Amino acid sequence: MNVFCTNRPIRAGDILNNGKGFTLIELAFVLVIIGLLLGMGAELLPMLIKQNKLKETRSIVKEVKTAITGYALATGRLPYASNNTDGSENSGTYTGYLPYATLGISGNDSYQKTLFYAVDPHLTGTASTAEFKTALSELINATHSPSLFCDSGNIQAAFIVISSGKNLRADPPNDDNNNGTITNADNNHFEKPGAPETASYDDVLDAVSITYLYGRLE
Ligand SMILES: [Ca+2]
Ligand SMILES: [Ca+2]
Ligand SMILES: [Ca+2]
Repeated sequence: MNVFCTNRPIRAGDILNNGKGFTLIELAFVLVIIGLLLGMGAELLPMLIKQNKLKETRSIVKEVKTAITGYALATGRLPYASNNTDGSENSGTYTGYLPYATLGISGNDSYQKTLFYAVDPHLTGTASTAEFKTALSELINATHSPSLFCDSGNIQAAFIVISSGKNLRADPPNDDNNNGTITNADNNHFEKPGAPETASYDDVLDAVSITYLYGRLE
């Protein structure tokens, strides 16, 4: 019987019976494809969320860097670091948590961890823009030894901002004593800004060099 010559409406069964619809093998094939697509989506989504968080943290670190530069230009000094997560600077602390309350900004990365901060001690004790500029020039012409470095000593930094990144721990060479945080107990050498993520390093670091900051005061 040719189903297309009858007056009644065509039913799914007619097509299946006629061998023109989906066979079980075709259906199984379609289901496998759908399964693969769902699987890809399940893998893709966490990857996109991860990339988005990293992007957000990079921009937070950059904004914080700009805020600290603004603070220095306005007050003629850089803040001390904070020795805990309350965000208030602690006199004499040069490596520690970001003094976000002193700066009047928020201090968390997109993983909800407080950012870290390190500053060259010579730039924390000045009281005016003129004094600050003199202190910067002393570091540049080495009348006073610089004591904050990035990128294996290639960058003489005025200050550094660090997020501990996705693994929620500061990684070497930012953390030297493997306690996952950055304090005065760690040394004054840090990773290169924008260093790529590796199996053992996922920190997000940005820095302002003494020459750049001096240039901003010209
Ligand atoms: Ca990390
Ligand atoms: Ca440490
Ligand atoms: Ca270090």
